[in-house]
Amino acid sequence: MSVLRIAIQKSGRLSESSRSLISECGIELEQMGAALRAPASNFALEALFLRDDDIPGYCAEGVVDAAIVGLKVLSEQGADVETVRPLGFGKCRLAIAVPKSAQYDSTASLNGLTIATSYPNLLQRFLDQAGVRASVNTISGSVEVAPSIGLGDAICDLVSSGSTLLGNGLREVETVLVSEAVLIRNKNLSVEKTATLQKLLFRVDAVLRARKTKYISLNAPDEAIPDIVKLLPGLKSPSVLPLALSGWSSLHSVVAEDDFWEVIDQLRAAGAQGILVFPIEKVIV
Ligand code: PRT
Ligand code: ZN
Repeated sequence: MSVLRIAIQKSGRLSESSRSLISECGIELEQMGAALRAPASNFALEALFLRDDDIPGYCAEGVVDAAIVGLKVLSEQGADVETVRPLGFGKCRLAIAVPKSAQYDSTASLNGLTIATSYPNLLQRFLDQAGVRASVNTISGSVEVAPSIGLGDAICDLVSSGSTLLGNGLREVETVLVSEAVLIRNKNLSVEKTATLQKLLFRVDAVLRARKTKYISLNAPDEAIPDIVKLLPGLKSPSVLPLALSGWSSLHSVVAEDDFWEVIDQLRAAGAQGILVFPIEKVIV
C-alpha cells in the first residue's frame, strides 16, 4: 500500500490535538527526538511536522498528500487543495475589534479607518463584501496592541475566549471568519494514496462521531419505556433489558454531547433512575 504523507503543525495550538487524533485512530508514530518526520509503525502513513503557514502550500504542491491545518490559514492563503473534513478542534474566529470607547453602529462605521491585521486577504474580502472603504495595515504579530501604539484605529485578529481583546481595551464588533482545524488533501493523489486516505478517513469519522456522543444506561419502570424510547433514538433504537426486579427494565443507548443535559432532565422527568453515562471510544455506523 502506498504511504500517505500527512503534515501536522510542529508546535503550536493544533499540534497536540492533531497528534491525539492520529493516535485515537490507532496509528502509532515512531518519532525519534526532534525529527521532522515520523513513519507510522502500523499504518501506511508518514507524518511531517511543519509550521502552519507552510502547510497549505506544501499540500497544494504535493510535497505532502494531506494535512491538518487551521481553516483561516488555508482561506487566507487561498491554496488550491480540497478540504475533506472539519475536525472539531482549534476553534476560533477572525474578528474585527475597536477600542471600547469608540462609537460603532454597523460595518459603515469602519469607513475611513485603518485596520491592523495579520490576515490582509481575508479582511479585504470582508470589507469589499460589506462595501467598506478602509485601509488595511498588515503587521505580523501582537496585533491587539496596534491601536494603543497608533498602528491602527481597529484590528482584525483571531479570538477564542476574548480575554486578549478585553485585556487590551478592545471590543469585538464583526466576525470575519469562523475557523477550526480541517483535514485537507492534495487534488491529484494517486489511486493508491486515495485508498489509504479513505482508510484513514473511516477511522477519523469513527473517532469524531464518538467524541460527539456518550453512552447512556438507565433503569425505568416498564410503563415509562415508550416515553423514554422517544427521548433516546440512539444509533437505531435503544436496547431494553429486563431487570431482576419485575416491572423494571434497563435501557442502553447513545446521546449527542450537544443536547446531553437537556435529554438527562427529560429522562428523569419521564421516570428514569440510576442514569450512568460513559465516554465512547469509536462509533462505526
Ligand atoms: O509556529 P506556527 O507558525 O506553526 O504557529 P502560529 O504561532 O502561527 O499558530 P498558533 O499555534 O498560535 O495557532 C495555530 C492555530 O490555532 C491557528 O491557525 C488557529 O486555527 C488556531 N487557534 C485557535 C488560535 C486561537 N484559537 C487563538 N486564540 N490561534 C491563535 N489564537 C491567538 C490570537 O491570535 C490572539 O492573540 O490567541 C489570542 C486570543 O486568544 P483569546 O483566548 O484571548 O481570545
Ligand atoms: Zn504560523
